[in-house]
Amino acid sequence: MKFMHISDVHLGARPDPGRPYSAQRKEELWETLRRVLCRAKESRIDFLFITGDLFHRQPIPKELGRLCGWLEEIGGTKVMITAGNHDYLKRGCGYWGMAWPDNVCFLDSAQVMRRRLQAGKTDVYIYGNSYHARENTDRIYDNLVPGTEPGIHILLGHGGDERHIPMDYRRIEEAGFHYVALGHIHRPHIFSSRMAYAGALEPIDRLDTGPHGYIEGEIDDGVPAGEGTKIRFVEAASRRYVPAELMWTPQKRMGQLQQELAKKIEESGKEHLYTICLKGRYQPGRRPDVRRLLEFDQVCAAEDKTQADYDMEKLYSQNQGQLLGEYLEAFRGRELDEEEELAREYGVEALLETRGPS
Ligand SMILES: [Mn+2]
Repeated sequence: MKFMHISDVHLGARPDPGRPYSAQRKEELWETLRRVLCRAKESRIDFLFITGDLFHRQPIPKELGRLCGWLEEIGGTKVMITAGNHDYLKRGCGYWGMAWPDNVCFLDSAQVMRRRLQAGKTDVYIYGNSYHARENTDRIYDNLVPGTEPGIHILLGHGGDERHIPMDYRRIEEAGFHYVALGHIHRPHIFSSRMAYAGALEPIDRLDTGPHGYIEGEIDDGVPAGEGTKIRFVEAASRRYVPAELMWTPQKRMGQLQQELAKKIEESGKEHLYTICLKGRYQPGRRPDVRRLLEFDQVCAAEDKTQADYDMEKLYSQNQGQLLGEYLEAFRGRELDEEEELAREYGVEALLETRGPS
């Protein structure tokens, strides 16, 4: 039995609002899903598991119509869907009373339900549930065990943090399912051949760094549960979020920094999206303006972590008995954490400014 497992597609989301690529990103979420569906058809995949948060919020009829048109085209693949905490089954939302294509099965119960389907002559039992509220703190998977019927038993789960179905991963992994397909955590994670988070199909925000895609697997039901399962992660997202560090020095000019960034983007991939962290030291009063880095379309955010190149000891000794000296006194003689160091700098800068040019 061949399967694909995708999760957290977040259709309808519009990542990084305000950035020039944002509208295109929204469409890319759909395009990548389309590619995955084509792949399922070409590879004659028996089952496609979608483990929650297929939509970013409750879908509207137009979105469901578009999705169903595509799902119908892969009639040879059985598609199993659950709703996650983002697209939970709110009363009256588009999911209610939805007429899905024949090859689609929506596991709509809040409690874990089971469906028996077929892959060739093999019975395949799918266990799963949907969210009916934004949160669910019940540990509904921890004590779950598959039935004893011959065939393949698969659990579809969504959650894994304190407010979204907390999980005892070891127990669930060893409960006896042939495969446990998990969703909610956006970073893909393979526990073993019999349990994995597929991760978000496309990264949704800049914290979703690294590769994104889906899990592809094959289960041989002739051997005990777990032993006959093979899985692998396949990168499928059109872009990655890449954290990048740049260095500022008192001698540097903004033009130079922008050239360095252009080179970095060229080397690491123009299709990717960059979160810039600017470090280093600047000459007092000449703090670099990191917003200039947002002139690059591929930059999703730029953070300024530069520090003023003050000689704090000299400033202190020159200003003892004055407001600035007293201010610096409060920070002396101990290790400062990052926040305190920043506070000290902002304070010094403000106090120097009120004094006017020296
Ligand atoms: Mn979720």
